[in-house]
Parts: sequence; C-alpha cells; structure tokens
Amino acid sequence: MLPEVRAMQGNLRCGRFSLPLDRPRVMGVLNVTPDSFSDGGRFLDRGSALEHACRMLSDGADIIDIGGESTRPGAAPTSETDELDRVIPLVEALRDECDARGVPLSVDTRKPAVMRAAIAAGASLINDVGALIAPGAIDAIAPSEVAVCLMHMRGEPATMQQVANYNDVVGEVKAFLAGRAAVCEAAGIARDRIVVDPGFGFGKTVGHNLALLRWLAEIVALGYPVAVGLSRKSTIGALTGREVGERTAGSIAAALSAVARGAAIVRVHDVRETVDALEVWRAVEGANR
Ligand code: HH2
Repeated sequence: MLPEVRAMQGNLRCGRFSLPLDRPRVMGVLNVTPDSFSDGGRFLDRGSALEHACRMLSDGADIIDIGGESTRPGAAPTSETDELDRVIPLVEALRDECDARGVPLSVDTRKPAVMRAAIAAGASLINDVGALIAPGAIDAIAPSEVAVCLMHMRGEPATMQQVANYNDVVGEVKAFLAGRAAVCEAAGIARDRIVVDPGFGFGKTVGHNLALLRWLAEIVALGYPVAVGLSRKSTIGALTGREVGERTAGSIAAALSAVARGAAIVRVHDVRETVDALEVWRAVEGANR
C-alpha cells in the first residue's frame, strides 16, 4: 500500500491519545494468564509482567495490549474477579510510563466490568475478541473516549474450532465487522474510535486464515483501521512445522503480508523483530527513483 494511501487512514482517537495511522503500528502482547498458548504463566508475576512491558516499550511498541483471559482454542473462561486482579494493577502501574512515551494502553477483555475498571484505571483502548457482544459492553465504552477493537470470532473459545464453517469466509467476516461497527456507531462510538480485526484463528481453519490474509484489502475497504493478530498462531505452526517459540520468522512474514494489504495495527509477541521488519518494509515502500 502506498504511503499516501496509508496517510488517508487518519488518526485513531483513543482516550487522551490520537494515534496517527500513517505507518503500521505495533501492538505488543502482554498476557497475564496461566494458560495463554504462547506465553501462558510467564508474566503472571507482576514484576516479570512489568519488566516485559518495559522491554516492549523500549523495543518500539506503539500500543501495549494487556490480557487477563486466554482465548486460545479450547480455553476455559476466567472469572471476573481473577481477570480484574490480573489486569487492573498492571494498567495502574504502567499508565505513567506509557503516558510519558505517548503509548496507549489497551486491555484485551470481553467483560463489561473489566472494561469499565480498565478505563477508570487509564486504559485508552479496549480490545474485545467478542466485538462488544456481551450485554452492557457497548454501554461500558460509548460514554468514554476510548477506542475499541472489534474482532470477529465464531462461537466461543472453548468450542470455536468445531464451528469453523463458512461459504465465503472473507465476505462473512466483512459483513459481521461492518454490522458490529454500525451498531457501535449508532450507540455513539464515533467512527474514528473504531478498529476492526478479522480474528485470525478464532473459529477458522488454516485455509480460512490464509484466505482472510490474502484478501485482507476487502476488510480494509470497510474504511476502519484494521488490526491483525497472527503472531505465533497455529496457522504459522502448520505452515512452517515450528513449535510456538520458533514462529517469529513466520509471524513476521504474515505481519508484512497484512500491512502490504493495508493493515494498520499488527498485534505481536516479538516486538523488536517486527519493528525492524516494518522499518525495512517502510523504507522500500517510501523509496523514490
Ligand atoms: N488474538 C488473541 C487474543 N486477542 N485480539 C485481537 N484484536 N486479535 C487477535 O488476533 C487476538 C486478540 C490470541 O492470542 P494470544 O493473546 O497470544 O493468546 P491467548 O488468547 O491464549 O492469551
């Protein structure tokens, strides 16, 4: 995608930040869960979570996304109390450092109570893999100034791979995201606060994920900034034959494929490597002759 076309994506309004989307942005993942598929248990201890967040900031993350519930295929739900206990103290602890660096904090949650507490604690973006479907979720966001990421998922994490059936995966995901964005706008969430995400791996086979990536420009054509999360996912494992800890190169190839088709935000575990890869990609895209 040409730099001048990307500049037309404007700014994402998220709380006290306005994030220019004239270049692809890197969202660093911080999972404070015992069971996340790639980093479960590693950052449950507050000290290691903060250390990892600071490392991602110095590695060039543009957004930090804190999650207190795993949504990997087959994951069991987390209680509201556990999620609040895991996430809110981290938002409070990271807020000043992130503010100083101009980096919005995102909270990855499906629960309205966690959304409200996260916003009160200083989060600027709510990343909801359930696209604000939970009763009360839209009401938790609408009166605030935060941005929201609406992701497509079919079914629930515990069972979603059993319902991975589509006639036209790209068209169906696009229609779902357009519908959810319209509902949010009608409820008072302005267009420049909305990000959409096709939800790679959420009720999708390898073939579905590849089709969504190849035709990502159709989702971009909706006119909302598009976020993608392919980092270390099982599709990368299926294509490369690599275990979770060895999927960085494959994940970067997927991230570059996505930004080349117009993705505005890439949600990744390997921030430094992705930032480097995007620097090279951007230099090529901006070259003159
Ligand atoms: N993927 C995961 C979690 N949240 N949010 C968005 N917007 N897009 C994604 O693709 C996405 C997401 C799953 O990855 P991860 O957080 O690493 O694992 P787990 O759910 O097991 O914690």
